[in-house]
Amino acid sequence: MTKETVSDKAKTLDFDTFKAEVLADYKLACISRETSLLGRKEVLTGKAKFGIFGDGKELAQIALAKQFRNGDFRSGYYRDQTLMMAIDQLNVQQYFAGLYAHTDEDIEPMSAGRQMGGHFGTRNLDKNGEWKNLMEQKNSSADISPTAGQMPRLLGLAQASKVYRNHPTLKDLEAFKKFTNGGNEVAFGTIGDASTSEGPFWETINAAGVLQVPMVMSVWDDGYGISVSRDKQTTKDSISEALAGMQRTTDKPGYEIFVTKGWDYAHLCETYEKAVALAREEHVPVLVHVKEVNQPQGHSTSGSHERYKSEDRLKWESEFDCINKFKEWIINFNADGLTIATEDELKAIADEAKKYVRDCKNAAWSEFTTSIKSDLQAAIQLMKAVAESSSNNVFIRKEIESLEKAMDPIRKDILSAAKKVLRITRNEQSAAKTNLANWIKQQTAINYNRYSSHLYSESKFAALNIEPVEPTYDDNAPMEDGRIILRDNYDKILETRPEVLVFGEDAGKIGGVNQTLEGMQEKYGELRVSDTGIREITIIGQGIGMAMRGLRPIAEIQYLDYLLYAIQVISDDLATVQYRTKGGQKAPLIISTRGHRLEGIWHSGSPMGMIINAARGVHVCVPRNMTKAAGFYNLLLEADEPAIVVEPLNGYRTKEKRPSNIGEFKIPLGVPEIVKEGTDLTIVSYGSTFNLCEVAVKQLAELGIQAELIDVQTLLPFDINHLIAQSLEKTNRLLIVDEDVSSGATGFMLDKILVEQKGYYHLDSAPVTLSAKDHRPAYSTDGDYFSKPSIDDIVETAYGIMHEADPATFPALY
Ligand SMILES: Cc1ncc(C[n+]2csc(CCOP(=O)(O)OP(=O)(O)O)c2C)c(N)n1
Ligand SMILES: [Mg+2]
Repeated sequence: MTKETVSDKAKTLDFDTFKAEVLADYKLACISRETSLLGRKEVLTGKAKFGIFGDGKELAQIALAKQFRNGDFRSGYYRDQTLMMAIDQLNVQQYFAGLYAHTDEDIEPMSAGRQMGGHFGTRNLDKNGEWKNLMEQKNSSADISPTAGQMPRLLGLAQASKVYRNHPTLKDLEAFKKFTNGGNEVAFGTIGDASTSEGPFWETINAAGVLQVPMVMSVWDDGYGISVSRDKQTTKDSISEALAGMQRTTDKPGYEIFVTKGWDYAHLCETYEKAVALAREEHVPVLVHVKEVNQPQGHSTSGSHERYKSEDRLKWESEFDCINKFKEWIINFNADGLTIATEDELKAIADEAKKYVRDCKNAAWSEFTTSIKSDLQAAIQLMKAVAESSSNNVFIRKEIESLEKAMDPIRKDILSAAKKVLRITRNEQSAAKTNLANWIKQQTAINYNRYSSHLYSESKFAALNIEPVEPTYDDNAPMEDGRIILRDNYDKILETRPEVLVFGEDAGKIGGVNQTLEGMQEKYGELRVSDTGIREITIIGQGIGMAMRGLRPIAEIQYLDYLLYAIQVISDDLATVQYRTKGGQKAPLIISTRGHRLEGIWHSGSPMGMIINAARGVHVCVPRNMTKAAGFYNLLLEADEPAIVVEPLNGYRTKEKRPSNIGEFKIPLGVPEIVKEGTDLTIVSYGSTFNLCEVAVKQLAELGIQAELIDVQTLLPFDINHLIAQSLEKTNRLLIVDEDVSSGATGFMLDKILVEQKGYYHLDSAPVTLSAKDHRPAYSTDGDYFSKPSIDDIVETAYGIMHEADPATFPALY
């Protein structure tokens, strides 16, 4: 809106409506600013732990929000409180509830107190973990703290609109109307100027330009990333100049790039109106570079900006404060005698905003402290009762007194005091003490829900709730290459589930480097089976975003070794979606990859320990053949959780018996398979080394050793029924084999079996782990033989265990 268009609008529409809208915007800007000012005080006085606020960035967000419609999605960062308020997905009381870490999701819907203040998100699932109608609300994917971490998923949120618009059947299916209206939804990204230095930003920007998706990317450019100025971050000191080559032309698609200023209300409104219409209607990605934004309170509550901003800069920041500028604009507005407000009227609005925010803050604090007070009173009563009959009365009284005197005690203080009383009275028995102990146990369960629930899905679609289905075989079932079984399984999946999309490097035209998707693109089209650029981070991001909008993506990472590029987005984003929202969001993405064993340093890696430790919250399946892999895909597609399936890279040309129920059999997670029974020792393995163990076990039999061979099948979850400990009860000896580094996934399995399953209890021999060498695997067959566990290694290690136990029967080999 230039002044002219504003006055045109004022004349042709209803000036009073226009005026009311401007004043509502002014009021919201004041409310958001007051929230920032008061929020900082709450942290500095110790009522909240950390604060990072959206002051200085209010106006641009208000302009953006005018274009945000139901069904649209945001993927942004910690400065966006005004945007969240403007799209009606956050109120001031909720903001403060978040700052105090209120653990009730009805009161703090963003993360139920799990994320630090300023990490936004909407509740997109109902209490049962099922999708709400996302077309009836404005949506925000849940923020994460790593700078530019919001970018990869933004790509998928935007790509989902493109899929919905161009898919032959989905948009007409009733079940998908809660996610789309013809693919007209826009994905809004926000990022700070400095965070554009990060790799995921560039990867996402490039991919969105290639894919031509409806993404509106706003850069809030305040010139700094904490203390480091923009000239040290960005080529040409300007993100729009640096990205100028992305600008679309008449003959080449690309980006539309807009530049505006964070204090210029009219120009901001006009810019977003154009930018969003373009993205929505034509599916063109748009960059809005919002320059001249500022940050009046500095970066966060961790320090003050006077340390790194010059006096001139500080002076400019206060002159060009967007609310001051907005105020000037309103006061000076005059369209043929029509005016909006006087300075006094604006002051009244600002005063009212101040009072409103204070009231909301007080209400949030009172709600927060009340939720703890009942626990405090209960604990004190119980401790007093213990004191009455205790010979340690004096010491207990001291604990009670310090709790009573504490200013706003938190749960930690209360439980800590109660536990101390239990320790003080460890030699006493009384009904009161039993009551206290029971209360502590009860609180532990309640706090588990507050602080530790939803690492995995808790809905009826959790992977562990899905009924498995055995593969069935005809009498004359043919033997086929493993890759054919996978391919035919994909065919069934794609035929029966229109919401499934498979994409990755070489996944489309040639059907995957191992031909597991052979012919699938031809049959199901480029939208559903597609090639992507070489960009592992955004392949995963694309999957996360699409999964958040009701699609069922299967993201292909060509080799397990290259999953490392994406481990950050898997660990920080995918693995935490359910946890960080306390069940408010989900992203049931399936990652398909292959590895363990091929050739050379970067095609033979098996860093399973790293993956399972980085990705708690994601299931990790390690099938030993392609029938098992297919069974995992089939089960996971019924479930609502993310998972990684690592196909054994050297198994595509190995013959497997063809099941007659391809596309239907489902392999359960967390259930190992005893593939061969034995009595002398238990050998536990998975993936490619499992297949070596199978050969080794035959050779051991020739040496008079009957090994029980167990395939764990999934590392996360791990043997939920403790089948391995039961095996140890029989064999009393344990050998764990894999091809990760030492103490990697073998260390994990050892801990699970010996500690969690109490397997140590059944052992007569020292447990042994056999893994690869700690260096990367050397090239060629000899390189493999001397780097990874071989059949000889497995046989000799197992034999060594038996030799130690019975040297007469099993004499030393060397
Ligand atoms: C990967 C990562 N590195 C470092 C940080 C610490 N950090 C938090 S915010 C920030 C600066 C971001 O600046 P900018 O993107 O310009 O956003 P602004 O805060 O200025 O709005 C840094 C370095 C982080 N959160 N994540
Ligand atoms: Mg910045």
